Amino acid sequence: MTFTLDAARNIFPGTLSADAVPATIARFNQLSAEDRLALIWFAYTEMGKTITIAAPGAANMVLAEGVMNQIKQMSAIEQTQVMCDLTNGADTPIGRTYSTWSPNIKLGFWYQLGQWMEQGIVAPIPPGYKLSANAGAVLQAIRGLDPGQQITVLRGTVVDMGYDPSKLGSYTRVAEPVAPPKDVAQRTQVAIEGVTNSTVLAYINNMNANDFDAVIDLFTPDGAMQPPFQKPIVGRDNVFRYLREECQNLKLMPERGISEPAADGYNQIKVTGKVQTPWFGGNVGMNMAWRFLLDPQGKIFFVAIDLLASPKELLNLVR
Ligand code: 45D
Repeated sequence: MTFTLDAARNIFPGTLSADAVPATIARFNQLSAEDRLALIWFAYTEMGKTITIAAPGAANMVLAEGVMNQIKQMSAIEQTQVMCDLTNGADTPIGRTYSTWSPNIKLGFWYQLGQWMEQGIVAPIPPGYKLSANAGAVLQAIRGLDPGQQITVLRGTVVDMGYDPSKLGSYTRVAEPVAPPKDVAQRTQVAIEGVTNSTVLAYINNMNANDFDAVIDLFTPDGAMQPPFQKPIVGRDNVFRYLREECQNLKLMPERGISEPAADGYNQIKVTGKVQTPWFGGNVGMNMAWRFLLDPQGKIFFVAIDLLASPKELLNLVR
C-alpha cells in the first residue's frame, strides 16, 4: 500500500469547492438562537417561492412523530423554547433524541414544524421580527449563493442542531429504513464523456439504483469516502452505514471527466456533473465533482465528493 489517505485527499488539488457554504454556516453559528431561527425561516420561505421542496416520506415522519406530537401539545412559549434549545445544542430530552436522528429525519422534523408554524399550530417567528445587522448580512450572503449551495447551507444548519451526539455515550442511531435496490429493469446506465472506467460507471449506476451492496463491493477494505465539507469516512463498514443512512434516492448525473495514471499503478479519475437530492428533485441540480483514486486492481481506495464553487468548475478537469 503506497497511497496514504492524506495523499489521496489531495488528488486534483485545483478543484474549487464552494467554500462559501462552510463560511456561511460558521457565520450563522455565531448568531443568537432567536436570530438563527428567524433567519432560517426567512431564507426558507424566500427559497420556497422559487424552488419547491418535496414532502418527506412517511417513514421519516413516523420516526420523529413522538417528539413532534409532544411539541404540538405545548404552549407557544414552550414551543419557542424547544426550538431555541435545539438551535443552542442544549442538553434536553428532545435535544438528545434529535441528536440520534439521521439528517433526513431532522429535515423531515423541521419540514413538519415549518408547516405547523405556517398554520399556527406551532409558535411562529414573531411577526415583524427584525434580524440583527449580522443576521441580515448572513441572510444576504445566502441570497447570493446558487440554489445548490443554498440548500446545502440549510441542511448544514439543521444537521448541526440538537445536543452534541459525541457527548451521548452509547446510543442507537435512528435512520429511515433502507428500501430494496431498484429492479434491474428499472435501472439506468450513464455515459461520461472522457471516462469509460468500469468501476466509476458501476459506482454511479449502482448509486442511482440504491444498490449499496454493489457500491460497497467496489471499495478496498480500507477504502474511504469524503462527502462535501466533511472528513473522510474510512473503511467498508462505516462507508456502508453512511450509504444506507444518507444516500437513498439520490440522482447522480455525471457529464464529463478525465482519467490518468497515478503513482504505483493507481489511477486517478475526476468526474463532474450534477446531483439531485430527493428533497428537491429536478428543481435543484447541484454542481458536483467526484475525485476517485483507484488501486491497481481497480478498487476504490478513495472518493471525494465536492460541491463546486461555480458552474464554470464543471469544465475544470486539469490535474
Ligand atoms: O430553525 O456520490 C424552519 C454523497 C424555521 C454520497 C426551519 C453524494 C426554523 C456519495 C423554516 C421551520 C451523499 C456524498 C428551521 C454523492 C428552523 C455521492 C426548517 C452527494 C430549521 C453524489 C428548515 C449527495 C427546513 C449530495 C425544513 C450532495 C429546511 C446531497 C430544509 C445533497 C432543508 C443534499 C432541506 C442536500 C435541505 C439536501 C430539505 C444539500 C436539503 C438539502
